[in-house]
Amino acid sequence: MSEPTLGLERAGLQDLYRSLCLTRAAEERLELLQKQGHVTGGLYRSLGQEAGAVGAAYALRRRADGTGDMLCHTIRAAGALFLFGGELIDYFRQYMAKGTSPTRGREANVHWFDFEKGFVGPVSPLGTMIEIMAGMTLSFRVRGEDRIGIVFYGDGASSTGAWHEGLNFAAVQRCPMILIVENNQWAFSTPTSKNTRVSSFTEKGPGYGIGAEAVDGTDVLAVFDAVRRAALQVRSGGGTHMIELNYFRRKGHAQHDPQDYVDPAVIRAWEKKDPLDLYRSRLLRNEWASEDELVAIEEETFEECRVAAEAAIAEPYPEGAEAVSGVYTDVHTPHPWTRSSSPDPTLA
Ligand SMILES: Cc1ncc(C[n+]2csc(CCOP(=O)(O)OP(=O)(O)O)c2C)c(N)n1
Ligand SMILES: [Mg+2]
Repeated sequence: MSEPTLGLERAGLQDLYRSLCLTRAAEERLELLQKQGHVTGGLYRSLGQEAGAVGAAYALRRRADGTGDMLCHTIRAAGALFLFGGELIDYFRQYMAKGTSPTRGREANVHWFDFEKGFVGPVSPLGTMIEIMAGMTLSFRVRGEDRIGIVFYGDGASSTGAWHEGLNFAAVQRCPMILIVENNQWAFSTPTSKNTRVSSFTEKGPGYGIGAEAVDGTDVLAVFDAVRRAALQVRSGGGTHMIELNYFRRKGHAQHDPQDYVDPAVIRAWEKKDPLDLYRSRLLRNEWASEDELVAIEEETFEECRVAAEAAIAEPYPEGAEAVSGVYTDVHTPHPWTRSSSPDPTLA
């Protein structure tokens, strides 16, 4: 007998697989580009975590006209970014710091936003996006807009002051916000056990007076189900909610980190819980997709990434003369009282 499909049709079930494949293919393409010298800055993989970002984003209202739900992703939630309408080519342009990228080469990787599509890119100081998302979702509540926000953060980010302050504020204000804790068991080279005394982040929920649920982050349908239920609750005035995704960071923090502080046997064990492999066999077992359909999805997503990356490679870098415009305060802005003269943007 077939497993429950959570109300998803065959097309939806296959859509999830497409998103998983797209995320992995995009990151694998990036690795190639990096070896060829095209990538500017670090390269961060979400290997083993793809189902968390995809399952969660798929459960939200994604629109392109500024009336949908709002996402704040992390570097390891590219799958959510794509589902919210982030274009593949822009993803590659960003990683290559092209002048044609959404930030015109000013910022790297997933640090870009599109308010119409509903995503606001992460800022680097960990924890602070909770404060920002709390503010945005508070405005939804105050204006009576039928929208919610989702903010991703790793386990390590939970040790920052901003995380606590932002979450407390959101809880008190009953902000329509879902906090996703990407518990991949490492924050750079620090294990989660050195970040927190609790064994699950859900134990923190009651301390803020909010609901919290832990879910297997390698199971795309389980994540979809948990976030869909949370979204229903949050949307109907239930206040802020936390969902912890449990999985493992199977690569180093970034490509420059050989991850030699992790026991290789543990990494090998997690390879058996690969979210794409698991979902693929489930699709076949339940006859939600045929082998041919799955191969077609795999080939199409591989090709989409190849084409988008090739196109981005051919595009120009920012012109040197204007490369720092819009980065620093320009000369028309009254200079702060601490400065005795206007800053020269070309000297920074
Ligand atoms: C406030 C702050 N401290 C330190 C850093 C540097 N930093 C960037 S990512 C990172 C590790 C984050 O770990 P985690 O939140 O678990 O996310 P993961 O990388 O595992 O996805 C650190 C320490 C930062 N960006 N901001
Ligand atoms: Mg982590």
